[in-house]
Amino acid sequence: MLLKNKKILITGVANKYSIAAGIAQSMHKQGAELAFTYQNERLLKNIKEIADACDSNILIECDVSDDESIKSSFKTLKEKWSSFDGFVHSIGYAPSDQLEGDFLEVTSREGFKIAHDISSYSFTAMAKESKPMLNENSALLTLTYLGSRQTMPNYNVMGLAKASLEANTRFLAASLGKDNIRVNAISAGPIKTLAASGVKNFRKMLTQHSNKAPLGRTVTAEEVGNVAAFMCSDYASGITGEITYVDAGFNIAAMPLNLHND
Ligand code: NAD
Ligand code: 0WE
Repeated sequence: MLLKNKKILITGVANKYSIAAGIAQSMHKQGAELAFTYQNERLLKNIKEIADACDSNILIECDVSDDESIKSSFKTLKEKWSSFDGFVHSIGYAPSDQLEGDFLEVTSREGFKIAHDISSYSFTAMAKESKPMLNENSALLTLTYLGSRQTMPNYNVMGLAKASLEANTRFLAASLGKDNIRVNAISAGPIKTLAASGVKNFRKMLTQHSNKAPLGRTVTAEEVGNVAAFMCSDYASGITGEITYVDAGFNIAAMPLNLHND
């Protein structure tokens, strides 16, 4: 039981396909006590089912675009947990018009601002607001994607926002190290979630991923969850500021193995 006696807050569950749902499931299996935030009431029914399955009845609304919402959600959490051991930030968003077409043509000042605000700044904001309630040996974790380092069609300004999120992870790690709080990121391979469902050619991307990845397949939210559980456990006490790839090895390969067979 990696997470016995750990209280961890999970953000970013939209439905059962969410990466955050896979993380919750794995953390629950490892003995963690869990609380959940959700973006808005529309998601409450879905998230109740996930929370139930994790024996949690702490469900708090939190829209990270709003400072007051972040503040009040931690205030509400404090009524249940006087202190806790970390949170998982599994939130990313850019307006849909930013994620289809040529980068230079579609990127706008407003789209750029929203993508960075919701996908990167919110991690800093949550760390700031929760710090007084975090125990020693706490761990913060966020979810990033290879588009931060390499280009690909349509990911566009989200790639810039993920680059910011990864730098954010390092600066938060540097800032919180003295309090014995670790901060890490998991860079997950593509998974068919709600956030991916509107994306053009996503199924083709999954196939290409499987063709190039050394393991010859994609990864599941549960596999990401297992690494998340480890990262937030005391077994990872020596790791901070790190980006760990959970992508079946995709990022290390320059060329598919079976190139001459295709
Ligand atoms: P998802 O749609 O299930 O989760 C995204 C979550 O972000 C949702 O729960 C949504 O409610 C939340 N969110 C968006 N705006 C918000 C706001 N203003 N306030 C609060 N919450 C807000 O999709 P997912 O794929 O599970 O995404 C989770 C994280 O994983 C994201 O950061 C995403 O970039 C990252 N990621 C996804 C993939 C993938 O292929 N699915 C790969 C690597 C990284
Ligand atoms: O980070 C992500 C998802 C990012 C995302 C997706 C949406 C779709 C709906 C952010 N904002 C929105 N806004 C919406 O309105 N991923 C890593 C999954 C993903 O998204 C892509 C990908 C991959 C992979 C978009 C284009 C190309 C590849």
